[in-house]
Amino acid sequence: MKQAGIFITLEGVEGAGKSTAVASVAAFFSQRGLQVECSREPGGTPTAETIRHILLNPTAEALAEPAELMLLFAARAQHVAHRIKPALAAGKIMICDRFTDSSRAYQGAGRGMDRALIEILAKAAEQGLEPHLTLLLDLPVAAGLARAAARRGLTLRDRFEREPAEFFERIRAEFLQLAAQTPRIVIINAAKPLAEVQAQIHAVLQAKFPKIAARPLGEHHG
Ligand code: T5A
Repeated sequence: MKQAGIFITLEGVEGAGKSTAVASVAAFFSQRGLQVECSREPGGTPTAETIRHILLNPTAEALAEPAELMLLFAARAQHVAHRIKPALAAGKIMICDRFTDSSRAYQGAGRGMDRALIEILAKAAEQGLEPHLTLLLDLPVAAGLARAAARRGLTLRDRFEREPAEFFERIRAEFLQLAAQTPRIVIINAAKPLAEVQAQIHAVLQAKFPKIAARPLGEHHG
């Protein structure tokens, strides 16, 4: 299937502000008349959302690490085939809260799982798809966890949020290392106030997509 659209992913530790940033990225494109679709992982299709529930549920049967890994990639395979690729083929801007870099960081560095196996599963699930741009929202782990806790309020921590701080330190370090090795990943300083984070994101989008940035605001091209 031809990819006419643009695929942008957001990554980072818990509470980095990815969901908030998805809205900023979406606004940049939709204000310039482009069709935008937003999604998240794990999830994004009915089957993938069912798998998400299994993955995040803290009270269900404990998940063996290989089961967690394969469920994540099963959800991703559904998401890529039934949502992301069709949206890109239709020329849309597809914005996704987390993608394969999360598996590299959480399962690879966090859980210490086999990196080669992760890349094999990634190849099978992605079917040649790669993000055009990944925004890595980076901030100290403690700050992210505090934001996530404040937003969560009295609701239960999910299965990942129950991990110790060291788990998230390994994940943050891996994300930064991936960014150093991968030109598509751009680091955003997510510890700054929201308006500053949004300005950083806008500047990256402007530099990466200058023709789109130059379009008049508010005009709709269909
Ligand atoms: N996972 C996922 C894996 O292990 N492997 C994988 O391959 C994949 C895809 C998903 C879990 O699954 C794991 C990782 C995750 O643990 P989730 O619920 O989607 O679970 O968890 P997160 O993606 O971490 O989502 P969060 O909602 O916790 O974090 P966000 O989206 O980064 O943060 P956001 O935008 O909700 O912001 C959190 C709070 O901070 C405020 C917001 O208003 C909000 O209240 N905020 C700011 N406050 C001050 N300054 C700023 N700059 C702020 N930006 C946002």
